[in-house]
Amino acid sequence: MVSRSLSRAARAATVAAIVTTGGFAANAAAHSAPVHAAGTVTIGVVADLTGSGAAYGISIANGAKLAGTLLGKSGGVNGAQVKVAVDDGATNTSQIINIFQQDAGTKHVLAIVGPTLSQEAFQADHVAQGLSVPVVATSNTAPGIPQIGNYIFRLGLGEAAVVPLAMKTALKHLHFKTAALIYGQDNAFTKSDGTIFAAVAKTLGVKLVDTETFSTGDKDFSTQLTKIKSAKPDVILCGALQQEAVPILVQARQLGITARFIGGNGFNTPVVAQDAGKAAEGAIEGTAWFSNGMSARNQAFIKAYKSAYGKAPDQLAAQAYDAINVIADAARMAHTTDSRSALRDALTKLNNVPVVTGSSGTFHFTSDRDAGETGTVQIIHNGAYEEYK
Ligand code: 1QQ
Repeated sequence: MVSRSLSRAARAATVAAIVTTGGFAANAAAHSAPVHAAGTVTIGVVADLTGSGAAYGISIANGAKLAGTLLGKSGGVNGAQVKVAVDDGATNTSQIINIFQQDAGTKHVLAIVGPTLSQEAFQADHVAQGLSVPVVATSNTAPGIPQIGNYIFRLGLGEAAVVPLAMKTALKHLHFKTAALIYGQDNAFTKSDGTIFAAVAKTLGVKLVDTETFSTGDKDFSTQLTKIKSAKPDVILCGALQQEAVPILVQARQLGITARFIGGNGFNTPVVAQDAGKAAEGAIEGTAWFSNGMSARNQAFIKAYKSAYGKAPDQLAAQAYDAINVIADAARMAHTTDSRSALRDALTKLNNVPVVTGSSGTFHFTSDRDAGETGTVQIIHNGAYEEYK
């Protein structure tokens, strides 16, 4: 089974990490050692700036860097400077594991934000857990991420939260009775979408008339889409990252399929609408962050992001922005710039942290270190996301 071989690989990586970092922070004695240069809180950000994850990772890096810059301008954390150290995970799990090891060792980070994909996190987070480095995941939305260990937290809303939300809202509007499901069978995130979409359809009394799978990197979906077309579903449930979601949408419309698409977090990059054009119109997805959320904090974030990068932020940027601020708040609460265990404990106790994601405007982690917030449903209309209530 894939999960067994993954955990074996992760265990091996953990051992390698402890060896290559000289056991840094990997045992109780190491916890008392300083983990950064005095006066600086260093937060490692491991994001896919290249490779197929870059559609998500570049936004993550931008959101995190902006939060670091603004924290610097507002006095840092307990008088200490905040350094956001971004590295390119390159959509390559071995590279990500290497960076996690460096972050834990020579880079002396207090915490890590990342990696970009659940597929990567299921291995890399075991390394962080083994080295007792807190991780705040923002975009690893498959079930089971915080359960990797007590140093692993998730700020983003998982598929188990956004998929039922999107499907219930879509059902209210579209009154569909049947659905076809298409999902990637070799990626932790898309596979989890497959399972969750099927379970939610069952709960809602929606009949699955066809289920199709694909693999990462596939470009031609005509076989699967032809079968879906002949099954005549009312809607199509799609567990895909943008790299495959775009050709699926485009080829479905080319085949004359008019059924609405409902996606997971993979649809929450504007790249989907940009690259699929008209074929993405009407696609529905649940999200942890809605661009038109009117809180003053959100509006200030959007303005600052636009002025820094010349374009609007997206959900991935918003979550990474929040993650840096949440870690800074925990460091403030723990009165630490150098204790990873104190930071971890503070993360579990945070309450009412002002954020830009979620509907309430404030954040806490649940008792199982997952995102304690609710999401919004959005629909792609005229190439942009609109709220779908
Ligand atoms: C995951 C995801 C993707 C959509 C990354 C942004 O949620 O891999 O878990």
